[in-house]
Amino acid sequence: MKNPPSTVSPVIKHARLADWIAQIAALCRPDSIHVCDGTQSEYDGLTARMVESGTLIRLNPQLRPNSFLARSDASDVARVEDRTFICSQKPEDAGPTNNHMDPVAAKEILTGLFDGCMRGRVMYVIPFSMGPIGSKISHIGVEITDSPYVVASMRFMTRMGQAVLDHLGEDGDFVPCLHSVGAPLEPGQQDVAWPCNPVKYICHFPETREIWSFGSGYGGNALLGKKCFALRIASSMGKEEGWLAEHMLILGIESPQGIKKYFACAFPSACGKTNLAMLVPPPGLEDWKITTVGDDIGWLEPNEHKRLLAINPESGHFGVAPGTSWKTNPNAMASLTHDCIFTNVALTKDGDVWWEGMTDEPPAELIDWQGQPWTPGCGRKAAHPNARFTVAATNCPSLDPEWDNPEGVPISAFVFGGRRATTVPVVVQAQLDKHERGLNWAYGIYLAATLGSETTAAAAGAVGQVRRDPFAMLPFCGYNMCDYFGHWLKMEERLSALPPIFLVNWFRTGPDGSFLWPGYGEFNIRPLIWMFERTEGGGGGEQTKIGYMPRYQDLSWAGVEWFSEERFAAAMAVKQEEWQQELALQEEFFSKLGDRLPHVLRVIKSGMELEFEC
Ligand code: TSX
Ligand code: MN
Repeated sequence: MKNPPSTVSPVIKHARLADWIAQIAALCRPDSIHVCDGTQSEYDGLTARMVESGTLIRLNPQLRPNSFLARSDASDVARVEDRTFICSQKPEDAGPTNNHMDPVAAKEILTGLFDGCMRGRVMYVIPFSMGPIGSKISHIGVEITDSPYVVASMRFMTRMGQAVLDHLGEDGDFVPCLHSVGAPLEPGQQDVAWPCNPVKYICHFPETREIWSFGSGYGGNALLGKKCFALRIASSMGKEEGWLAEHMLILGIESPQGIKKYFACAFPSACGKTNLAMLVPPPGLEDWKITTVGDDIGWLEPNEHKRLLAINPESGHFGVAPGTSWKTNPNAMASLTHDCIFTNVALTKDGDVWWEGMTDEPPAELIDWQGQPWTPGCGRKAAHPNARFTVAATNCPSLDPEWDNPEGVPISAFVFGGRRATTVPVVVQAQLDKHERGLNWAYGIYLAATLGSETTAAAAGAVGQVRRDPFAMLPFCGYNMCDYFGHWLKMEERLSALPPIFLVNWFRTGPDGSFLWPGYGEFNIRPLIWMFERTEGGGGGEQTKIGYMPRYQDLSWAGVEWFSEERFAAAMAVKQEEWQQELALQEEFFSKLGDRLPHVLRVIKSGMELEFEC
């Protein structure tokens, strides 16, 4: 094995890290190595070089200061779930919901692919912290990548650079995260704007806590701190160590009396998580305040007093642009006014960005996400439906003052939600009157475990089919889903007070297919306020077969008095036939999960079947 190039040795005082860098350099054979310090000048240099090479387009500095547009290869626009693998020794430990590969076999394939894969490129070493540097809840990773786009993005999404190396010291723990776009350059070969490889592997080794990602430069495939580390590897770490890594936004909610609480909320994709995290209270309720701790991932850990504290391991937002507007999410729009990287959105004539849903009327002409001329009638989308913004959390006006607190914030409630046209009411608390503490916790876990979302035109599969997405973690759990439910059940012993669990659904439709619940900030604040009151022992309501639900008079209708009791009743209805069908669908899902499913979830389901006379 070759010695590490001399540029590395003065910077890296950590022997294991220096060894790993040398080993990867010997395998991937880059032209040079750059250890990232995380400074603004480093970022400015990288982005300037990417503008020269055509990877980035600088946007009009008058309209979008310090902002860029990247256009990906048309084949590299989203996470690749069918190329994502959990490489545990035993297939059962990856479980029935993950793709499994034998770790030795995976390493053999990957070593072949990585052999010489960085020729003609710079190998970047990115030391990063998920969570505030030095927090007891945080963990450190080091990503090696040959993509400068990944380096620039990681600077927004994680705490990155010299401060992390300093904290690592000479023998601190880190998760090695190896990434390549898989496109070596022969001497003299002209690079393309978005190098990638048709062969893709996103491999996780939970037992040795490593990530190897090959072939894609996009988002969750390439920014390895996010889904790969902060969800898949971290969920497995949390199982071993007694904490939780969850696909949850964290929001602060402060009452007019100045009482502040934090909710952790899990939703599958296409449910508007970022919109909820940045909710603006409407006229009539502007004395309530909503603040943003995070919009995608939460790490939650009981402290020495058995209180559940949470951090957002990320430091930026990597959000879906289409549908984001000054109406649907003014805080996101304000975040995007400067220092932002856009990927696969459309470019306007004056050097600004546009995407579907940004304005009521599209501009008369655009350059689409693939660089082609676009006009409103042309029949194509101007932005890719999965087009993204990457921006620092600190750009967001609703940023919570405690977002960076290394202690974390105390969690007072869990909220789970899916996209359901029928069956699931706007809001229900997982509380059954015949149950006591432990059983209500288990019932909440049952509701989260059976969480489902109906497929929309944007997603794969037949429209209107319920896709089960337990805890919104289906693509992100790094181990057996049944053991994951078991881990959640066991959290009961580790907590003095159990946060109440709520199920919500913003997407119930009427007989004509129109939305019964108008949703967004103007309406969703009302169940949030009710949940806040429930955490204080207040909040009126009634017991139903599926839990405790507010009646019309238990929610505030300030500013929307036109919203009728009849329409509310329709959005809240718990219908016998619908739940009978629901329980039959849940049975299909449970049988796919197999016999590691915790017994109590089956017992709860049997109880539901009795209630609904199945
Ligand atoms: O983000 C959404 N939220 C959460 C907001 C805090 N969306 C967008 C989902 C796709 C990402 C929603 N869409 C929500 C919602 O609560 N609700 C709906 C459904 C809906 C769409 C349009 C209307 C109403 C509801 N329009 C009118 O009523 C005029
Ligand atoms: Mn997500």
